[in-house]
Amino acid sequence: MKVLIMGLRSAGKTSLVKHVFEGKEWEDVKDLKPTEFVSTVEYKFRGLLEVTIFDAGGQKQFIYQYFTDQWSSRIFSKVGVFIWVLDSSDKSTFKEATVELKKAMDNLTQYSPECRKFIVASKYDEHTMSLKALRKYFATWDIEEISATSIPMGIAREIVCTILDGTMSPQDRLKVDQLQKFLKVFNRKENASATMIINKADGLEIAGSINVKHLLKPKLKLKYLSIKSFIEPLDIAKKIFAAKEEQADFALYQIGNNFILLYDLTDEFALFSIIPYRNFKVGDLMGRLRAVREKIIQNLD
Ligand SMILES: Nc1nc2c(ncn2[C@@H]2O[C@H](COP(=O)(O)OP(=O)(O)O)[C@@H](O)[C@H]2O)c(=O)[nH]1
Ligand SMILES: [Mg+2]
Repeated sequence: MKVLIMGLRSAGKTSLVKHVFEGKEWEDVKDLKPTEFVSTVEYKFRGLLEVTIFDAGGQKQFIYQYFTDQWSSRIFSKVGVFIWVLDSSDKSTFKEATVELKKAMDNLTQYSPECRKFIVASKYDEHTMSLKALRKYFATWDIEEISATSIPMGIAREIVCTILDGTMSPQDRLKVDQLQKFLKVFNRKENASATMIINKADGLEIAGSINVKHLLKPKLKLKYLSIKSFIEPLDIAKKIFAAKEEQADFALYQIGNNFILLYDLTDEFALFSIIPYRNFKVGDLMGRLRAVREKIIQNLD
């Protein structure tokens, strides 16, 4: 599916893309270089949905070209989701942004009439325009939703994920449901607080189950956390074991009263589980994990 992300220069487009699709955190994206013309990147969102992101650089010399006969059909056709990134921190660019957005909307009407259109009010941590005012301004426009995002505040990933989750096919949804049921059983058997299957590339959850008996924290918090930083210990474990010419497909480490278990399922996916220290069963752990891997791989096919 083609996702077209547009907005004026410096609106925060590339940061948003890297944050959501590459699991990058604020520290990693805050010093990005401006994008030249249109950069196209393919991602497998949550390991399920193939998306092609068209990140259209917003400098004046590029933006006018998007609307020329030479480029417009290429840029605006076959778009599944369109996201306009509107810099909420800079009121002085608002007028210009609405003019360009209007042009983009007209082109979408022509080339991708079925496309779903969204606005994200970026940099909301420094906003000078409120979400309420923006929603009022765009009330009559053909925009499905206007949402506030801020990478440093951690309210960006959830917004973009929700937009894209809404485009997931019924088959993928079914797959996720089945995995969810399986993880619920895993939680019960292993006495775990939460278990997720994560996509290693973006660190996002594919399916997850939380044992509310143990973990009363809101599910959303875990769901939209990138587990990238947690995957690192698994990579480190692998390197150490590789040096010893042994295989390492899991890492276990302790945080407070919990064990964090990471287990490689495939090149793409890993299992992440939080198990309270007192509940942890060693026994034939490797045997149990191998059985889990087999079951999950069957489900993912
Ligand atoms: N305060 C704040 N700054 C942001 C946010 N997202 C991006 N930025 C900054 O905005 C500037 C432009 O970002 P970039 O992603 O390169 O914009 P692009 O030209 O639209 O791709 C950079 O200095 C980013 O660090 C955000 O959520 N909050
Ligand atoms: Mg950019």
